[in-house]
Amino acid sequence: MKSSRIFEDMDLRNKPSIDAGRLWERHRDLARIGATAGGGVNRQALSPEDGAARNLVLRWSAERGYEAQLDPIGNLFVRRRGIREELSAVMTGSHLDTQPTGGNYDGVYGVLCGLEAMEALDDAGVSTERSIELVVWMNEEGSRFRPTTMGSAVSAGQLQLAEMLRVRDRAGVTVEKALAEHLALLPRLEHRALGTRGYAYVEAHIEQGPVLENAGMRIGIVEAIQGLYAYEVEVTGFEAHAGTTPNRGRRDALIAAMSLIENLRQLLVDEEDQVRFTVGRLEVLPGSPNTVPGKVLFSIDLRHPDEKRLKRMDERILAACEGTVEGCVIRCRQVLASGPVHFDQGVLKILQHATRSRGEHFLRMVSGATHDAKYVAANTPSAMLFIPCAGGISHNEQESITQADAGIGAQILCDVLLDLAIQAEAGQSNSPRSRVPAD
Ligand code: HGY
Ligand code: MN
Ligand code: MN
Repeated sequence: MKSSRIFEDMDLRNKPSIDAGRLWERHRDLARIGATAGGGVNRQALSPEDGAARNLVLRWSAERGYEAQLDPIGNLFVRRRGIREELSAVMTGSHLDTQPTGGNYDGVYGVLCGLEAMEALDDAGVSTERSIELVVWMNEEGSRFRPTTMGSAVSAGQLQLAEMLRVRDRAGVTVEKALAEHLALLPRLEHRALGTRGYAYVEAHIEQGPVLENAGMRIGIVEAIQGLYAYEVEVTGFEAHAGTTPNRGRRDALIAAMSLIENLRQLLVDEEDQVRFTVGRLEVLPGSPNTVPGKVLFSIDLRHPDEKRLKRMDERILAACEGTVEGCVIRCRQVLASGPVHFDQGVLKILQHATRSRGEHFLRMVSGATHDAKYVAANTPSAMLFIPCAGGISHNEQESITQADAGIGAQILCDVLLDLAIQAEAGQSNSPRSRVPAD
């Protein structure tokens, strides 16, 4: 193995190169697991498909001799050992679970870029002082089990393990039971305690919005993630016969829910079009055409970059979701209150330097989507890298990226992970630093 020290001032031509073809092929391999007729993928957290996707990544990792561990909430860690195991690891990662009609790149891209970067270092015969760890976070999407980014939030101590293990999917299966089933699908893995603290964390992801494409840019450097508050609302009316019950006597939970949602939409409307208010799930019970609905359950996903605004909107939502509407009783429960997060300046500078070194321009961005990096950032200096996706379309089977963009993003991630992993000063609490002067 070459000594990593010589890479400190390495000529670009001698830096390890990622294999864009291999990276692309692996996207195709993962796209087959849980493939939908519409060209996308449905890989719910802890489902058999999620297990199969993780097994494939584990197989590729084992072929390289990387070690794997699993923590109590099901986050998977794959480690490429460094020379000095006592130093904190440089981390990267993302997720393999998807939306029900998800695309082939959301999450997968970050996982495969991390693996590709580690393999590129192997291929170049490079050893690093620090270990590099790839994390496959559990239930990032939050579509089977609410809330989103569950695995990273539990790992960071911002959601409680015991409480999250009790969360049920719509079929009534708990996270705890699904995890036990998931474990049975995986090879035996070393146990890892909760709590992640690395030297740095860098996550690659597709943008999931149109900003980079519209600007004609290939790289976004993500400086912050907007805040996200999430709620479950329950509207309770009274089941009645659709043919015999006069309108005046009805307590129709769907009519009440519709009125409440429209009221919330009006309350949260903003001139700048920055508020993101979404009711993505609505369940009408008992769900029979000739029974007046007795219960409606719906979700609220509320996002904004400014925490004060979020708090004010939170008060409005809770006030509107109190008492009765159309004779029906409203109950609202907040399931997530996650403020905006700003990433680490040191890691951001390293990302900027690596991007420029590859001759690329970049946009500084605030992420509208949430990501596991948001929680990792609580204990580990973190930042993110975006590449464009066609038309900004995401959470959609049509999600699409180019092989060239995928490759340049992976190469920059590889350069950044190497830069971080050769930083080996004593005093591991030192922040990652850029060797280039500030802009
Ligand atoms: O909800 C989100 O922003 C993420 O895609 N889970
Ligand atoms: Mn994602
Ligand atoms: Mn997503």
